[in-house]
Amino acid sequence: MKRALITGITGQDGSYLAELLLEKGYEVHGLVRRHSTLNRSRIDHLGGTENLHLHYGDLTDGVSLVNLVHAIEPHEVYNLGAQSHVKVSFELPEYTANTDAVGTLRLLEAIRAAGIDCRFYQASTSEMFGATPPPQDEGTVFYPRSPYGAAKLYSHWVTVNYREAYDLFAVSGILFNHESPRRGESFVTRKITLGVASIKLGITDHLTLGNLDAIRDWGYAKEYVEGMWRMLQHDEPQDYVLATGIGTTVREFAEYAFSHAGLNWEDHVRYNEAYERPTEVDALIGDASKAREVLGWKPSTDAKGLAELMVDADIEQLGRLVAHKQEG
Ligand code: NDP
Ligand code: GDR
Repeated sequence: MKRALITGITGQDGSYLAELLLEKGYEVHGLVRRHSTLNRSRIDHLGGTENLHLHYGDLTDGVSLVNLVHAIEPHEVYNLGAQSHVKVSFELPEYTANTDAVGTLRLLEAIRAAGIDCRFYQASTSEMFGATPPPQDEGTVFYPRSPYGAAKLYSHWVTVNYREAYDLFAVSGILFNHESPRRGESFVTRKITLGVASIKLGITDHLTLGNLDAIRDWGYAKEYVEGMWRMLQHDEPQDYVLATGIGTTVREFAEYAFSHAGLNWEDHVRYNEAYERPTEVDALIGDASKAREVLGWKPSTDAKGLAELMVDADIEQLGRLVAHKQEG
């Protein structure tokens, strides 16, 4: 039985990847951070699964990583753990670098110290392209525009370096934005779909956003974790872009979401400059030809479909909460 270790298992991608690997018959080990209250809502439904094991650890604590890798001896490690919010990285630059950059180095060193034959996946990001105009692919010049993007770029290069220096099967997946009903509430897509649900249910009458002109290439997270897994099953370790190839503005995403609920976005969206970033990434549109040709990976959900499935999920979930409160 294959053993996998996932950092970031409590996050959006970690929860979908854990489901996928369990379905494939893996023994899945997840690194979880200590919180004052448990925050495992995305993996609660997997509770009691025989092949799922959770361990306390932290990417800022090298000893915990060394001990875990040594004890588990994983065949595959997926490094998804990160302070993943771009705007927050301007407020927590040092912590972001510690987790998103040095954390990767610590994990790679833990694998090396264990002397095991282990494949490594690094969660790299289109944010590394930053100011370089689209379309972006594996050969595009990097130009990060945030402490998050710069930290992730370190991790990308150190992953490449460990592959070349130590012959480690290490892969960097450069993923463009991917979303789902499990997306954190402070990312713009989920903020919009939750806002739509709250307005539809009469809880509020508006939603406040920042830059509506930014262009992103939004795909569905569930389809992207399949791509991560495929990267580690290939004969050779290589880097890949995963994207839909379609650019959509924040404004268009809002239009899709509001109109799906029978609402006009212009009646409800307000602007506040507090949501702007000191340096913005204007446009990210990926070219995933390599992943399609080499891995046979192809996304099937576009931004409109994504907005609609997220709105449906939020109206249903919030509706249940409201009904529950009224009963109580
Ligand atoms: P989330 O923010 O949903 O999840 C991040 C995960 O990392 C959580 O499980 C979190 O734990 C964990 N984490 C945070 N800090 C630490 C730490 N110091 N030590 C260990 N674990 C930590 O992110 P996503 O699931 O959306 O993204 C997964 C990865 O992919 C991230 O690295 C992200 O930067 C990257 N990425 C994401 C893209 C996207 O569009 N979603 C696109 C490209 C890259 P906790 O629950 O305890 O907070
Ligand atoms: P991003 O995602 O920065 O691309 O990083 P986010 O959803 O935060 O922002 C996308 C764009 O929307 C604009 N925007 C707002 N953003 C937020 N969060 N809140 C708002 O109110 C708002 N209004 C407008 C932003 O300025 C930006 O242009 C995500 C993360 O998942 C990263 O971890 C990942 O690496 C990249 O995607 C690819």
